[in-house]
Amino acid sequence: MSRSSFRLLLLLLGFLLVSSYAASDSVYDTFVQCLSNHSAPSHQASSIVYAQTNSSFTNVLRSYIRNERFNTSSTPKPLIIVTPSDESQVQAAIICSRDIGILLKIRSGGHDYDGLSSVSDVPFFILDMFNLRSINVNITDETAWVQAGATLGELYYRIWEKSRVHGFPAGVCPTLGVGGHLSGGGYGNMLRKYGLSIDHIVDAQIINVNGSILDRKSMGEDLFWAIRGGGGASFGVILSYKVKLVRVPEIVTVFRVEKTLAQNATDLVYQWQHITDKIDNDLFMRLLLQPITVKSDNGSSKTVRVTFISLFLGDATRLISVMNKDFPELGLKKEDCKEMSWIESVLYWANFDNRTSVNVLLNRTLESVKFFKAKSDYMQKPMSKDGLEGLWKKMIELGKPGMVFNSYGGRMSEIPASETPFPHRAGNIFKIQYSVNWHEEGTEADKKYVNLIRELHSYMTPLVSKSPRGSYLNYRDIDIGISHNGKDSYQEGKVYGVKYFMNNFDRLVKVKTAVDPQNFFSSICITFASSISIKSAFKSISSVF
Ligand SMILES: Cc1cc2nc3c(=O)[nH]c(=O)nc-3n(C[C@H](O)[C@H](O)[C@H](O)COP(=O)(O)OP(=O)(O)OC[C@H]3O[C@@H](n4cnc5c(N)ncnc54)[C@H](O)[C@@H]3O)c2cc1C
Ligand SMILES: *[C@@H]1O[C@H](CO)[C@@H](O)[C@H](O)[C@H]1NC(C)=O
Ligand SMILES: *[C@@H]1O[C@H](CO)[C@@H](O)[C@H](O)[C@H]1NC(C)=O
Ligand SMILES: *[C@@H]1O[C@H](CO)[C@@H](O)[C@H](O)[C@H]1NC(C)=O
Ligand SMILES: *[C@@H]1O[C@H](CO)[C@@H](O)[C@H](O)[C@H]1NC(C)=O
Ligand SMILES: *[C@@H]1O[C@H](CO)[C@@H](O)[C@H](O)[C@H]1NC(C)=O
Ligand SMILES: *[C@@H]1O[C@H](CO)[C@@H](O)[C@H](O)[C@H]1NC(C)=O
Ligand SMILES: *[C@@H]1O[C@H](CO)[C@@H](O)[C@H](O)[C@H]1NC(C)=O
Ligand SMILES: *[C@@H]1O[C@H](CO)[C@@H](O)[C@H](O)[C@H]1NC(C)=O
Ligand SMILES: CC(=O)N[C@H]1CO[C@H](CO)[C@@H](O)[C@@H]1O
Repeated sequence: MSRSSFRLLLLLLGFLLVSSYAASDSVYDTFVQCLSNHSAPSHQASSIVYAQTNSSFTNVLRSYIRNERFNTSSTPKPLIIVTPSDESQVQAAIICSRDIGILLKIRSGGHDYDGLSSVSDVPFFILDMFNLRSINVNITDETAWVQAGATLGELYYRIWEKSRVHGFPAGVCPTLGVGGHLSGGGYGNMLRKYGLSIDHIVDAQIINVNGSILDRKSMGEDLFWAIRGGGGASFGVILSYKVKLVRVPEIVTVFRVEKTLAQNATDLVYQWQHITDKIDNDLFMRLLLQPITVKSDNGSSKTVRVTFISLFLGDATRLISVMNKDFPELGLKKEDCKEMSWIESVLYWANFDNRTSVNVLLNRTLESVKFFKAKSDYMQKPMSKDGLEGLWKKMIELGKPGMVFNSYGGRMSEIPASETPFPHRAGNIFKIQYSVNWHEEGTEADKKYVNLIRELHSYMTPLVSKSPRGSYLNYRDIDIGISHNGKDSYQEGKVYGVKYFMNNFDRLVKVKTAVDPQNFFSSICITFASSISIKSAFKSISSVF
């Protein structure tokens, strides 16, 4: 940091004590001037920077907040939001944030479970990527260049425009951003056939700490490896990824079957665990588990409802024969199955009505946003029937949190754990997501619901992966790293690191040290650097929420 920028920082901190608006204004002026100094003369720097006093500030900020927990009056706000519309403006934004010495939070789709793209407890800027969303699909070589600010829905739509027999294996929620989703892994309902999104990235563009634009060749294989599952935010700003498309059949089949405990759900889940990772790779069968109350003439009673929801890359006749052979217990019938095109299955999985136009994939506005907290686990051995019954009891007792079981196996087991930073490959039968959402505002409600999900997660400890207990980076969970062990920052980082990355953690630390030794891109909670700021960051982030 230069002397003048250090002085500026002191000035800024002084202002912060007095008035955050004043600080925002002063930072705004300096930042805009710096951007102008580093941008092409034709660029109006002021048109891409929002100070807190701009009337659009709140609107821009909220546009990509996807969790009400981070949309409260006490949620810390960025001093400014920068919304670059070309690469040179991203370069300038990095250089200027570095000069001014302010933390830069990078936001693409804004879906981070713990709000890490929109919130920090130290003064920060948001670098909002939503304008950088171009997608170029090339069917001849079956690839697409996708900018970080594009959504998955837009990617699926652009592929569909050019081909009915191509798709891309990524998440089921169309508003997820490419920048966060692809850098952190990316899985969806073709995972057993094709693996993760990161298994199909063939090139990338990133802007490093010095503001240089690098592609696969110039960044080198280590950094290219790191940004395919190690998270982008610790290494630089991802501008775009080049992905290889996958083939999908003209007709796919979906089904959704619900069973309560009275309808043998226990036996079915028990059996599902034994076949779900071994069945035909064209079949992905997700289970949604939810405690519910069933009403009848004699009053109401509590049970657990298990929903089997599937995508099969083939027609209904072949699906029925696969199911009859390997999972006859479910008793799947032709009437339960719906044949459709792959793009219609994308809408079906996103819970759109079957009359909805494919154009909805281009819509970034959510119907509603809830308060939300989630966690993850990996399962390496099936639960016994007693184990399942204990779990149902616990779910009914807690009343609110639900679970999702996602089948693994297939292609996932063929890819070595060190191929990408994402390590949870062979040996995992399925992945669990815990989640709870609510509508009541306030810290009391927040505590109450977050505690429910922590309790469920804690209940599962003896049943799930161990030493370390695995966790999915894209299901960000700041709880898992709070160790309070008072060790050095590397050890603190390792608490998170090994859960997300297992044996790949140390290679990520090496890459991080090489590309960003000063830890400018400090992504709190997965930290690879030996920076002193990390421990305090851990402490403070736990006090924010
Ligand atoms: C409703 C919902 C459904 C989901 N469904 C799935 C699913 O089906 N499959 C799945 O795998 N995951 C799923 N997720 C998790 C999702 O993959 C992650 O939250 C992902 O990180 C979101 O990316 P984003 O760009 O939308 O998020 P953001 O909040 O913008 O970013 C997430 C993280 O990546 C960083 N980042 C973002 N853009 C860049 C960039 N350009 N360069 C460098 N770093 C960047 C951010 O700083 C932040 O740390 C779901 C999440 C939600 C909320
Ligand atoms: C911008 O450039 C001018 C002229 O070189 C210089 O005086 C000024 O300090 C620069 N401002 C910032 C914030 O970089
Ligand atoms: C955020 O809070 C405001 C004010 O309570 C509300 O109008 C808005 O809908 C909320 N959600 C989002 C995502 O902006
Ligand atoms: C698509 O890829 C082919 C094969 O690599 C190439 O010849 C062609 O120029 C590309 N098309 C576009 C529009 O980039
Ligand atoms: C539950 O399973 C048992 C044994 O497999 C079977 O006899 C019974 O019919 C099933 N009940 C329901 C409601 O499917
Ligand atoms: C309601 O009563 C009937 C007849 O007594 C019984 O068979 C059924 O299991 C009861 N249902 C519930 C939900 O308790
Ligand atoms: C859409 O769903 C409804 C009810 O679920 C069904 O009756 C109808 O046939 C479906 N339409 C199409 C085009 O699949
Ligand atoms: C986008 O979706 C939102 C929420 O469902 C809806 O209110 C809005 O009308 C949609 N916009 C368009 C252009 O369809
Ligand atoms: C950034 O620039 C500095 C100074 O020129 C150089 O020493 C360093 O190696 C560069 N870092 C990267 C990651 O390119
Ligand atoms: C992006 C944007 O609209 N910025 C505006 C913020 O407010 C200043 C002062 O009114 C304008 O000059 C900017 O254009």
